[in-house]
Amino acid sequence: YGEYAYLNLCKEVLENGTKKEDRTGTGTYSLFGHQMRFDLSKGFPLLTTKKVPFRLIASELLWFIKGDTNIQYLLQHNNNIWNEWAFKNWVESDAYHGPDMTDFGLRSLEDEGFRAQYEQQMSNFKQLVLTDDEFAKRFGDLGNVYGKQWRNWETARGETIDQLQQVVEAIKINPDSRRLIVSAWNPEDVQPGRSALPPCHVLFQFYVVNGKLSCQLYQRSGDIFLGVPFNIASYALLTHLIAHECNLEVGEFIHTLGDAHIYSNHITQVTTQLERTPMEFPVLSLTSDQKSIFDFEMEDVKLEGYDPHPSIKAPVAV
Ligand code: UFP
Repeated sequence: YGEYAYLNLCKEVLENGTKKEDRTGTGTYSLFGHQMRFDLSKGFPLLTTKKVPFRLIASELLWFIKGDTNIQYLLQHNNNIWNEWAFKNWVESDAYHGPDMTDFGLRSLEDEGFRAQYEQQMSNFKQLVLTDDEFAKRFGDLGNVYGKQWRNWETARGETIDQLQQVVEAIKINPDSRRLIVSAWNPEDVQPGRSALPPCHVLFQFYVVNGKLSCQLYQRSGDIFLGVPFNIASYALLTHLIAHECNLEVGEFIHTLGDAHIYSNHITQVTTQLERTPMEFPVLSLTSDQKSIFDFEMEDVKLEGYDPHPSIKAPVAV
């Protein structure tokens, strides 16, 4: 089963990872430099040893592909994964008049009274982003995140570059190219104070041989339990979408990790997961009349045969 590429990484970090402190103060077990390969022709790599919410992965990816950086689209698709980043913009602005939300992430874990206030404010925030376009424009936009760098990279001369469109065209015209690259890492934007979160998926490259499209991602930092299962499925889906547009079959997804870590408060969860037996990967199908990746919507993406073990809860380090 293809899933062992992931399970073996978990095992290796548990056995040989070095204890390492991190930005969030949680502590991790970590190793540096690891590669996993998934043969996409043998099934879609959505983990089966725990349930992974494909719907959230797909709507986030379509959001990136559209070059959208405003959480309004995500909320319209009932996807809450980026809310905290936008919420922070609002509660730190003059427009916010509610109770103090400093350090809302940590405080809502520790203090139940505060959590109720936080949830109230978050629900107000979501409602406003969904119903008030002016408000959404002002506070729902995350700025220099993936959608911006992939589709609207800003140059020093004030031009914008559509890296994703260019790479798709290049795959069609010049599939042997060794320059089929999209970079999300912009040194200018990762200066302290400029960007909410320096991109984790730094760069990806495509490769075409024998009518098959492969993709390799370099991810600088991977939260093995919570983040990496999402990241694998997201890039696998991206590879499928681009292959579909370019009339190619899917080849491999190669996932190269820099700092690959398990947070110290995820150890029991990982151990539970490793006790489970992986099942057959599901199969992805894309509606065949939809051509351009830029026009894909959720209803064009279907996953069949996904029958995972139950989900496993774990705290997110922020
Ligand atoms: N992280 C992932 N995948 C992602 C993402 C974040 O694993 O797609 F956005 C994790 C990696 C790390 C944390 O644990 O989030 C980011 O923190 P840092 O910037 O300090 O690496």
